[in-house]
Amino acid sequence: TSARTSWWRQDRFGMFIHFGAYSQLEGEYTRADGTVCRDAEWIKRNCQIPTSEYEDMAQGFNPSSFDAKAVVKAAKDAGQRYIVITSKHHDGYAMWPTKQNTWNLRDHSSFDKKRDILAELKTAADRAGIKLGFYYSIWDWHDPDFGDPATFPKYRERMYAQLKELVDGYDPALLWFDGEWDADNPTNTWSPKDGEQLEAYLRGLDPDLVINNRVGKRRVVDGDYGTPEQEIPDAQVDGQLWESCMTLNGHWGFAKYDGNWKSPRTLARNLLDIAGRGGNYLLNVGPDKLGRIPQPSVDRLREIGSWLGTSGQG
Ligand code: JFZ
Repeated sequence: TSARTSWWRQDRFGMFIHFGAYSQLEGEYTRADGTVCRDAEWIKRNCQIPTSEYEDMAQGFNPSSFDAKAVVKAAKDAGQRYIVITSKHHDGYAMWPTKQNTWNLRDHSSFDKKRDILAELKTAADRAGIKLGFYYSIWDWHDPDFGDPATFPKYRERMYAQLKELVDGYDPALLWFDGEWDADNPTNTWSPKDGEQLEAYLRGLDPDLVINNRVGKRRVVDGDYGTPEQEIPDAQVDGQLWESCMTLNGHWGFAKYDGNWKSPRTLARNLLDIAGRGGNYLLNVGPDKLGRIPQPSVDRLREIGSWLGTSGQG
């Protein structure tokens, strides 16, 4: 194991944040005929929301209560040492003012044009000694060049440019890729070679970046670590580092109808199980449309922290 992952191996416990244009719907889409469809960050696809309607909805997105200091404090109180926030989920909506398109929180929202929540989070995290990383979906439902192999190279250029913006502009400690599959095109999109090229490109921008294995095809050789989801593996596979990501209730993005919160006891047991098997734990929060972490999440994070004896340290 390399020096690059040394901080990550020591930190053990991180906060995942799923936040995007979908958060504006808070998990519920009411169709013209009055029927309601429920989902969270997948709501556009799973509820078949027409693109124009989803775009209109995003125009109203105004997370004015997003408070980077409060987010960092919630993480710190829980004993979490790093934060990974969705910079772009499958809906393609960028949470920073990207120059590659206008489908982003600066140019397509009702949010204060002077604010940049990724920059705010970076500043607050740095002050608290917390590492910041970005989730980035390779799969993109919005970019017109994504789905067609003939135009995919154009999409890839924009994706590379966006990742350069993120690395140069926010100096993340980690990149958490996802969506290296494509449910519409299971055979022809992201190849192991695509993953290797992207990884090499990123290492050229910043050799210290910690990168998960979904940058490629989740082989042991892809990225720095494996990413089992909502499960705790028995042990390391082929010496590969791993991190279990899990939700606090039943959804990644905010879902107002989901009160199925895991008990502090379950969460503490998961953390112990994972740490005991040499893994990291990335525990998710989904802020509401105003950008606030739900109170049941804050309460559970604090309980884990007091159980660990870390709460209130700084
Ligand atoms: C992906 C996303 O689709 C989801 O919205 C969320 O962001 C999650 C963290 O990652 O979902 C996955 C990814 C991988 C598997 C399942 C769901 N998998 O390997 O079974």
